[in-house]
Amino acid sequence: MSQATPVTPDLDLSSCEQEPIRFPGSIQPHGFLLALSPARHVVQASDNLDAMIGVDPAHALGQALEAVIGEQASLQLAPEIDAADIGQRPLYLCTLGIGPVRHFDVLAHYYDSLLILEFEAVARASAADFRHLHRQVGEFLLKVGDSTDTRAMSALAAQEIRRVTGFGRVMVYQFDDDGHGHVLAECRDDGYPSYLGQRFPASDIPRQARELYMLNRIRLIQDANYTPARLVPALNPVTGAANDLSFAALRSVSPIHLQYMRNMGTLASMSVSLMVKGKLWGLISCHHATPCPVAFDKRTACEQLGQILAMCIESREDARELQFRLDVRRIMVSMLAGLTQGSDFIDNLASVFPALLQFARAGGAAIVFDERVLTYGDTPGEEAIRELVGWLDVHCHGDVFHTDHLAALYPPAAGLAGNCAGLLAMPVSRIHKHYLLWFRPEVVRTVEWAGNPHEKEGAAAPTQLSPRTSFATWCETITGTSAPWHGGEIEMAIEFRSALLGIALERAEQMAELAE
Ligand code: BLA
Repeated sequence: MSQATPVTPDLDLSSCEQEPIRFPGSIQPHGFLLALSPARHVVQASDNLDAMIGVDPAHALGQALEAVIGEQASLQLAPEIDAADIGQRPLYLCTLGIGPVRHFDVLAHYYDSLLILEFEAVARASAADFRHLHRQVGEFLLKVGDSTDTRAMSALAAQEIRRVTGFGRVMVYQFDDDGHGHVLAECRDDGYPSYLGQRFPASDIPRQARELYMLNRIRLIQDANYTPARLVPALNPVTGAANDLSFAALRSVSPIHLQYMRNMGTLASMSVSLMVKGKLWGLISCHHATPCPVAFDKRTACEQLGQILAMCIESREDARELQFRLDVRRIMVSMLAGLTQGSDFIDNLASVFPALLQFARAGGAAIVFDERVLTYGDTPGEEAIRELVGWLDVHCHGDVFHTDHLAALYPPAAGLAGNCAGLLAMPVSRIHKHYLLWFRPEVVRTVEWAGNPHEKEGAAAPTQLSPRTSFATWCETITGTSAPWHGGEIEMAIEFRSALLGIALERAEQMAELAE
């Protein structure tokens, strides 16, 4: 399905992140746009007005609505505008017939002091129908409630969105901490290649796009081969600046992204943002090989399905996190109880070594008290540990130090066996070289990328941006890293450290009392 097409020759941006996607100055031409002043005069129009309803955009400027869309349509629309509580997000007002054959869903929102009216061409004459969409969303709500696993919930959502929209391939795509994405679930028609399990690099969706997608939760690109319809005049007459089209449903999208879609063999796409704990957790990404309209009522249902999925993911993540913390705390409490038994603090610590390993899900642990080194499980040799502690003493300044790729920071670790790819280190004294260390073994991973993520670096001239041209599976083997340290583990380690220091202090006081 991939068809390599050259990048538009005049595309010469300094960086992906510089592209002003909120201010494209144009819209997608499957509808037209009118911007109205507070006095309800048309002050801007898209230049496809003529093609859409046979009105010259220059003649529309300064006119009242009825002079542009006709008396009948205006009589229908004006009371809807008066009655609606229009805010910053597009609101569906009505479906209008303009001229003899064309019908449009009218969406309205206020932005930059203007009332933005978007008229989306629709196939049907009747008003948008939310009735069976409500039923579909309700059914999804019931089904997803029975599911306990993020992947299964995502698969259900993909299935439902495909049913509502008719897209050929629907994927649920999750971001990792570095912004790379991973296709977690997929539902597709025969003939669409599968991307399930594949990874896409963070650079496929630049930062400013992710920021916008946190605010505006759904976008449709109906036909990646479209010619944009420009706004006339180009600047908002009230602000004197380019219009911010962040919330406009017809906002024209980045030409680089359109090229990306064509390279992927996708002529229509829709994506729905998944917000979990205030962050962009992922996207539901839909593809179709040919142009594919999706009317506002269906988009709204998809947006709601996305919200339900995100809420379910959030509550499952919360429950899992809570369980994890309870488990770790239980181990910590039993360890601390063990530590108060004998008289020698270090021997005490060594006696709870198995629990120490379990606590940090580590392969090996070491206790270093000055020159004394006690080890348990899979660890480097004593001498290597002493050297590592010497390095930590200089480089570790906080309460804990952790890395899942020690060799990247401390090159001698590369020479050690694969048992210390990851390190969690905890200084237990500010003055002495007293450390608790946990080691995690190397986990060799094979990551399946959808296309070589490094390909674009050499593909185009340095000033010319281009998306990848191939999405064929490209395998990368990642070595030298361990399983990542979980945020909850690090917090617990910090808590454990302060409990340990408390015990040590108490012991010191007891010894001092005994000595008196
Ligand atoms: C936007 N890139 C996007 C979007 C997606 C992707 C989903 C949102 C717009 C949409 O709904 O289509 C990427 N699409 C994907 C991925 C999958 C998918 C990863 O289906 C995987 C399943 N893109 C590049 C490069 C640049 C770039 C090199 O590959 C920049 C040089 C830019 N992508 C880019 C920009 C946008 C974008 C600027 C914003 C488009 C817009 O909203 O205007």
